[in-house]
Amino acid sequence: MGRKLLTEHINVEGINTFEVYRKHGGYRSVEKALKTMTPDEVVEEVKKSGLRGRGGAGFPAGMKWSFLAKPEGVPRYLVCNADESEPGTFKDRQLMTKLPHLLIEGMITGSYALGARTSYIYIRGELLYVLRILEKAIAEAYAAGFLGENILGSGYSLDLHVHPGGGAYICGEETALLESLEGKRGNPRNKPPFPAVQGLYARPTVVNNVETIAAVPVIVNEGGDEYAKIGIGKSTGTKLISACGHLNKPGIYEIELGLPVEEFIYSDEYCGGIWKGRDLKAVVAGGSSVPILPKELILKTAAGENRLMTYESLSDGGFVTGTMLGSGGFIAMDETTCIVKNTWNFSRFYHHESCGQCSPCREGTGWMEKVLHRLEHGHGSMHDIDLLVSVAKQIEGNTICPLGEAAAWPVAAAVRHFRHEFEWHVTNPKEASAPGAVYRGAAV
Ligand code: L3W
Ligand code: SF4
Repeated sequence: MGRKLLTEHINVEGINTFEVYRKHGGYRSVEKALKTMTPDEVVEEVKKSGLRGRGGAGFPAGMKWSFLAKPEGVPRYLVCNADESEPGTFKDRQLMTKLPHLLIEGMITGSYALGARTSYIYIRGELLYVLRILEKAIAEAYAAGFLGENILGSGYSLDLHVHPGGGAYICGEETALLESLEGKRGNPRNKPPFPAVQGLYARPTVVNNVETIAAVPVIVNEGGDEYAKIGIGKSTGTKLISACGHLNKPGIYEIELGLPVEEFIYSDEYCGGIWKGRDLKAVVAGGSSVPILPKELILKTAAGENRLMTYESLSDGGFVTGTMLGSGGFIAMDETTCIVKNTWNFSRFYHHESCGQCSPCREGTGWMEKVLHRLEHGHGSMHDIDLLVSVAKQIEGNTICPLGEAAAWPVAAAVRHFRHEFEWHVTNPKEASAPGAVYRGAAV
């Protein structure tokens, strides 16, 4: 049984209230940090922990914190990215709904470490009910003296606000989020400058995912070295995985990084295998933005080693035979899944969500959607399959933000690993476009 660092108390009745959360050891990290540690010492513990960003990129959190510019007399901010919208990813919503005080505790301890006096939680627009849960919990924290002026008599003061987005996926990209928080259209900015230097209102800002910030109390309480003992190599600690698709037990699991993928899919402690006794066909392991892998390559690397739930093992083989841990949105597809239809479905999403600033993304996502629609509906040609790969290639590396690549990589990977299925759609247009059509390895 793996350790549960974030979710140990998630099912305790009333844990969303200050009183019950506090009884279970809540807010200890605030007391410890503000009374016994300097801000730099808190940053040092986060560095030692090896914690990596849980939103998708996996950038080392302590390094990001230490990049924060600290010019004299200039305000700086901690902003929590709670704009969870990645298809297949639904872990942050659960954390905020059930453990709102864990996030608030992480925000206070993190803001203290960074020297922020005002901090924000930017929450996805559709999650208004979660925003209300957070606002209630924030009011409780103010009433108990953990927010506001002179917290616990330490001389440190912090105001924390929750701000809803308008429901655009692109506002989960950190610079689009900052634009939106400033009241503007959520268009991503060019980087550099990174937010650590010029972020919210052009001030130094750290943007961290909900799960990243929720790990800070554990790290401060237990110490960075203890946290780093869990996991393998540069993948330390635990990770929330939202598992969905054709699984016997879809849900949100806190796993120790390093768990074999096979165990995660098939053991009763986690997903309990593929539903209806069917076979697994493919997995998207880190949210819809990462390359899809067929069963053989998600269970084992090309070299035949067991694939592990770590940043390194999942990306072993690059994008030829590997993928990414990403945000931990684990989508399992059984043998009846039509890969062409699934790829078309994802591409519709990215086309719809592209902000339209750069031509390769704006036009390319549209073209990929059109071509995939043709193939799925029985009007495609063999040339279309190569056209898809060519459009995907022209997007890669030519856009302001990662949305373009998030749209391109999965398409390129689907063609790479399931070309036979795309070809079958061309050679069997009527059969392939019929409702419920399943490619079962028929000759092309
Ligand atoms: C200062 C430098 N800071 C990098 C910071 C940077 C950012 C972080 C990671 O995209 C991925 C994307 C999606 N000085 C720095 C620096 N930083 N160099 O480090 O940066 P980056 O550019 O590697 O990634 P990103 O822009 O944060 C995120 C993938 O995640 N993804 C998306 C999931 C979406 C959700 C959602 O629903 N909201 O989770 C899933 O895989 O494709 O590749 O903070 O500033 N020199
Ligand atoms: Fe907008 Fe797409 Fe360019 Fe990102 S890559 S800035 S979403 S057009």
